[in-house]
Amino acid sequence: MGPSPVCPAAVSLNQDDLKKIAAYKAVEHVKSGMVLGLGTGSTAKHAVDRIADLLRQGVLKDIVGIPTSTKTYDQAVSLGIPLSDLDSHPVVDLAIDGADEVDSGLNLVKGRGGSLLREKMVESVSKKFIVIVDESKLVKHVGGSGLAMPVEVIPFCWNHSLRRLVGMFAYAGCIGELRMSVENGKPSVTDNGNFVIDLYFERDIGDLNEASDAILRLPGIVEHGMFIGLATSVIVAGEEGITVKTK
Ligand code: ABF
Repeated sequence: MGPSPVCPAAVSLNQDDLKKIAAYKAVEHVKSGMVLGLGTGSTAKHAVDRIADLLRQGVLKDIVGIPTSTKTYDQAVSLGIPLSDLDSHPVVDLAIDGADEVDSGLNLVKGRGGSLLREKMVESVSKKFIVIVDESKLVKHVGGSGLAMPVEVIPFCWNHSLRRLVGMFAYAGCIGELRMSVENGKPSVTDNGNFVIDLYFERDIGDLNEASDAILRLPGIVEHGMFIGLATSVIVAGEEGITVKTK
């Protein structure tokens, strides 16, 4: 029997293979009739593809997807996955999504793709939220990868918001910058018409809930990319195989 889509022949696996393995493992938890949170990013893309495959094969029926970005919406439409929204389905049975960082307490950094607000809206009302990552996403503490922790802000006086955020985290060696993924010479704009500020931490920012509350108290801040205590489990695909971490 040829190599399966989940476990390719015993050859060294690249990062996308690992993402696919984690995604396919998570989709094993999808049951017919579920309302699903459809994640965003290259790992979640594999999960959406897999769900569409199983719908096409008749293995899954009566699924409704709630997309977490316009990108995932477009992908799901092209694959024929029935879609809805939180207005019609305020409770989600299962959300499957990627992450940028996962710490030992299953706290996440998400949103480097700019979809953090809609992801958090969907995943915070999901009965079960399975995170799918390759092993490169595991970190000691949130913000520990040295990569960005995104914060969505309104465009009005975004520089002022950036200065207030940097001032707040000065103790943590925070250095802020606006995500300048440039589109026609301007900062890229989220699906919601806002900007994303990327914060970089040189050391542990301490109590995440305190940090979260402090960020969200600032007028002009819409949401941040720390997903604290939301994940039910994390499926990690690595060279040595699959690990499932639960709280
Ligand atoms: C999305 O997945 C975002 O929250 C996060 O930035 C991204 C991770 O990207 P990838 O799966 O492509 O590594 O949910």
